[in-house]
Amino acid sequence: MVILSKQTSFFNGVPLIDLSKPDSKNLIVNACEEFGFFKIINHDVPMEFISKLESEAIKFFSSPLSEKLKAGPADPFGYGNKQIGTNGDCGRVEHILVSTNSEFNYQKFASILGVNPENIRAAVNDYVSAVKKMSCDILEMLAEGLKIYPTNVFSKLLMDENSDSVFRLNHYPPCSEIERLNDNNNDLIGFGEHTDPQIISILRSNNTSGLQILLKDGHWISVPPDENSFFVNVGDSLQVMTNGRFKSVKHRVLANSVKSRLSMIYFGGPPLSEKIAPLASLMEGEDSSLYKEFTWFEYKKSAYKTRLADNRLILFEKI
Ligand code: GA4
Repeated sequence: MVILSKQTSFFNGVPLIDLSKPDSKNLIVNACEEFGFFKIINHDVPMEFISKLESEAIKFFSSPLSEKLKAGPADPFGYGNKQIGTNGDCGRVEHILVSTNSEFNYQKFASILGVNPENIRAAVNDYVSAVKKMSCDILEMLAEGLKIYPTNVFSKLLMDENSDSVFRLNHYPPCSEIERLNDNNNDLIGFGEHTDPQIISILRSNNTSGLQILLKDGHWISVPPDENSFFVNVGDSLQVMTNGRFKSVKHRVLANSVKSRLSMIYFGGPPLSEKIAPLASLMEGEDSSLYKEFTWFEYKKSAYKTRLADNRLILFEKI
């Protein structure tokens, strides 16, 4: 049963992974098993990359709506206002979604900001390259913690030149209706509950609360914001590759009554042609796979037909 909770108190049990400590690999495995979620400190993503991108994003989102709409619709790439995906999901959020592919065209965003598209490309590339490097380090520690060799089984998918990874900027404006609604014990949703489809997602936000994760016991808990750290989500593809040992974490974002929230998320995915299947070393035998065979392309095609809150793996589970 899912129990709705008000965003009154913060959960202090989010697993903390200090990347500078050698024993982190076992803690990462535990965190992925228990929560599918953890927080990273002592990373080496330069603060200047984060601030540069954050200030470009603030400039963009502060532009008049009529201008921003010229960079839309999000199909799936581009600017989206309140709309999430193409199946009627809405949130109190506006966003930009881009492909991390080097060919991606930044012209639409650059003309709104009145800058050269190469400036935006460079700001996104610097940030994404550093975060991707951190994701690969985490995935290699994770493989080592699981005693899977070579340890690049997961990271090589993100490093592949055809890796289908995306980057998203979400802006949640303050929502004044909240005070009134909260009197009636209601939460206002910024981004509805869902799991991420890819292997791993790395989230960084400003100091505004809103993110909640669903615990195994059915309780939603509020994650204390921390602008100096990163939060990591296990995605559906990693759940499959670990044959369900890790669970992709259900999460959502509640709107905030006074402060605006800005988050940036890197979604590390495999190449479209990649077969997503449990790793042999994590199965008892060939037959113990919980999933039917599928490629990332097949999964994505079906994912884009779903609603945000749907369980997108059901289709691929063995009965
Ligand atoms: C959820 C995670 C990422 O934000 C995203 C989203 C994507 C989109 O907004 O275009 C999806 C959603 C996300 C899952 C199911 C489909 C696809 C909207 C939607 C209803 C970019 C992603 O990869 O999957």
